Amino acid sequence: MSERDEQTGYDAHAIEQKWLQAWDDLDPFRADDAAVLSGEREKRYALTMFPYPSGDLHMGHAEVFALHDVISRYWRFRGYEVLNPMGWDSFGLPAENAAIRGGEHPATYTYANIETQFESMKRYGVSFDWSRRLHTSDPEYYRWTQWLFLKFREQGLAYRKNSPVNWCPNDQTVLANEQVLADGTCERCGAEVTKRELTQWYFKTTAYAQELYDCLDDLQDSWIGKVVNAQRNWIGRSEGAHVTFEVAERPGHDITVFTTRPDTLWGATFMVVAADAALAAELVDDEQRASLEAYRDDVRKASDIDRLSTDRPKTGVFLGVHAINPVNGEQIPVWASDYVLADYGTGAVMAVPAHDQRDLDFARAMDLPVRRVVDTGEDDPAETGVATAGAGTYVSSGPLDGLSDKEAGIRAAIDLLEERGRGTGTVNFRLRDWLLSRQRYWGAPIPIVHCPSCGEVPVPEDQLPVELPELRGADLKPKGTSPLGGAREWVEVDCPACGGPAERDTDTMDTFVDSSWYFFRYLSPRDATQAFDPALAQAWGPIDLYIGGDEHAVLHLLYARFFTKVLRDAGLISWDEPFSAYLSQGKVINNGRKMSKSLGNGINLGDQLAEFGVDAVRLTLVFASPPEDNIDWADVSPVGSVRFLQRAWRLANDVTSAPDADPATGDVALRRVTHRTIRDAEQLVEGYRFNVVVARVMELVNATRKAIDSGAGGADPAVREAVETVAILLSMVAPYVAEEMWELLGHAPSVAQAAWPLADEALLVEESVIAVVQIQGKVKARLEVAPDISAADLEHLALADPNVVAAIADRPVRKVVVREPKLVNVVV
Ligand code: ANZ
Ligand code: ZN
Repeated sequence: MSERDEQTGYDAHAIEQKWLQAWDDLDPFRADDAAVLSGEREKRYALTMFPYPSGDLHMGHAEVFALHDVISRYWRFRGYEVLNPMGWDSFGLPAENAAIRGGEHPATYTYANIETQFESMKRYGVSFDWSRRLHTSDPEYYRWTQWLFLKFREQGLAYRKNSPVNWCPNDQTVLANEQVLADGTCERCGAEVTKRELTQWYFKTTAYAQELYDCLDDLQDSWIGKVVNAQRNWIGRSEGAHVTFEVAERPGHDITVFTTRPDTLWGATFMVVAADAALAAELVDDEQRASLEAYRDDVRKASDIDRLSTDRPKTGVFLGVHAINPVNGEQIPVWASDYVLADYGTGAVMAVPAHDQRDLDFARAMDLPVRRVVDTGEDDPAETGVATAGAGTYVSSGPLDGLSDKEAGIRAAIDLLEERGRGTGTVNFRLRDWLLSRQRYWGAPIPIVHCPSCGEVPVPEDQLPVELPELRGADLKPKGTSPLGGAREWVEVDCPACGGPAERDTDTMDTFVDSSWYFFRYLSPRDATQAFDPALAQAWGPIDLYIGGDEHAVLHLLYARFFTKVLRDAGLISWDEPFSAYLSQGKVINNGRKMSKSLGNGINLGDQLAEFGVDAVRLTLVFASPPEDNIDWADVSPVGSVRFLQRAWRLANDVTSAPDADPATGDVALRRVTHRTIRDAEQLVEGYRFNVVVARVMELVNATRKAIDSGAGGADPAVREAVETVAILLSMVAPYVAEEMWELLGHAPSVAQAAWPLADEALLVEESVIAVVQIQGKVKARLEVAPDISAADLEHLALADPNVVAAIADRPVRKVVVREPKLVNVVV
């Protein structure tokens, strides 16, 4: 502390120590289940994404926790019973990779980091209810993750299938589609993702595709818009039709395609099936079989993104068979190619090269015919090589000829197909089932035993959790199969059904499974009898505000929504959506760039806290921008925050009136500012404009300082009222200094337990305005009126004014024009 600070300010680090201890003793943030169950108090469930324990907290955590604490503390002030829990998403690859490098156990890293982060979070002064702390890697937690897996399986929502899956050659594990980035690389390590044929566990997310999509409409206003759109795109709803073609060479054998343009059926000149789909192998004739197999091996190496890219040269193999077009009987050749995906739609497309660019590229590469059936007024795609995708007039399209409305064309085509029993209108989703098994160690083991006589046998509930065997260091090295397979004693078990020799499933669950239900576990984290208490879920749910990063906009939110719907259908909860509102915070960047080791522009949170103190760092983060915008640490001023906090604190030192002084006897002008600030803060917090709240508190601090220096000084009760308001508002952002102020003002034990100040409506009214009353355009009277006076009231007042009455005399009033609150014009 510098000499100057000593004379004029407080010591940030000293008050941190003091209040940390006081909060520990007071425990003011513990949520009271009873108050909510009994209906005594209305609930608010505030949730912020729990962190993965990698090292200590960073600036990103600091930002999200600071934002989150504004709303949590605000709700508590407003009299709600607030549930604000925190825990750790503590399974996952980084700890496992560190354990391999260090010859250690992943738990060693995981729990050491958790303790570090826990200490930092406490010091950061967030109003978490620590009695609800949980870690997903604790056996007491993953016991219930396993239990949920078995429930899902009972419902037919968890199953195993063999199919080509995304494979990360670096991490040596499968990845969900969601974990493959848009450029075809692994979300975690950046390696190029390839495909492998494997038997894997899936959750049937597709069973809820329609509902997951439809419910987004209700979230449109309360979720950050781009997140809703990301969810929509991921689920990918397409309306279209299934169309069934017979195979000419194989009577009785059908191929069904999904198309969004059944109206272009007359322009289908060939068919393409995914080279890696079972269908291709079924259809291919003997002569072509070897070429298909060779081609398929190449295809497996490509990512889906590459495969769908329009820039990619088209490749494929003719399968030696033909399909019969149900609308005109035409026979078209059937090809296999990689630009059709095995797991989208039906894995087969009718190719309409004139109106679909990828089909056109393929037709040109393979010298297949192009037939235009929609005349859009553009040049013929057969000549230009540019497909025309828009609406136009149908040509060479049998009954559609002459129509020019696309919707009508699609409807007519579907009607025709339905009449002939060769197709139906349908809705297709891009969403796939969730591939949840991983060939890695540090996750929840899948609680299944494979028995040679009984098949898949669930581990009985009373034998849960299936705990991880002790493996460390080199035992954990990825080798393409799960490291759990190496723990033979663990693997070999008696079959729970027949008692014969059997083996445990050696895969673990995707860590997204753990985080899909943690907000339920917070409700009763120590409950040894159930995953969560349905009565508590009913009382506390759904979550009133969820704050987290954009990077989870698709995956985590979608999975958590899916889990919620399944649990609802299992009768455990009654609500449909887990997160009533969702806010995603911007990033903390530095000098216009993302912070990174390689750029050397990282800002260390610990250093910032040491230099400026917790309050100033929090204040800086909240004040910097609206929550959803990025914060450039190069543009903000933690020094300015320190200065402001000292200014605020000095106000509390200057108050000399007694705590029970009546503010009504104080300076009305200052009181107006105070009460206006309270009312605005309410609206601003509820609208997530936290940065503006800080700006308004700054204004109030300035106004108060002015009042002290000019008016009745620190003895004016209006000054006390203003400073108490500052302390309460400021505590949402800078809790330590707010506690100090509260204490200086003669209150105890904690500002966190103060009541929100009530804005006095009388003081919110702006002072009066002058209304002018004219007769025939000449001013006859001036009236002092409220600025929000109604037109009727103003007219009434004007016509009752003695001067106006006298001026009108006995002339009849023909018209009164009122422009409230400032003008009344009377025509006689
Ligand atoms: C014929 C057609 C004509 C098509 C036309 C488009 C335009 P969305 O909107 O993404 O659902 N398709 C269907 N299954 C496919 C698969 N497994 N892999 C690659 N492409 C596939 O796209 C649906 C369209 O994508 C379908 O409609 C089909 O091509 C293609 F002028 O059928 B269309
Ligand atoms: Zn058995």
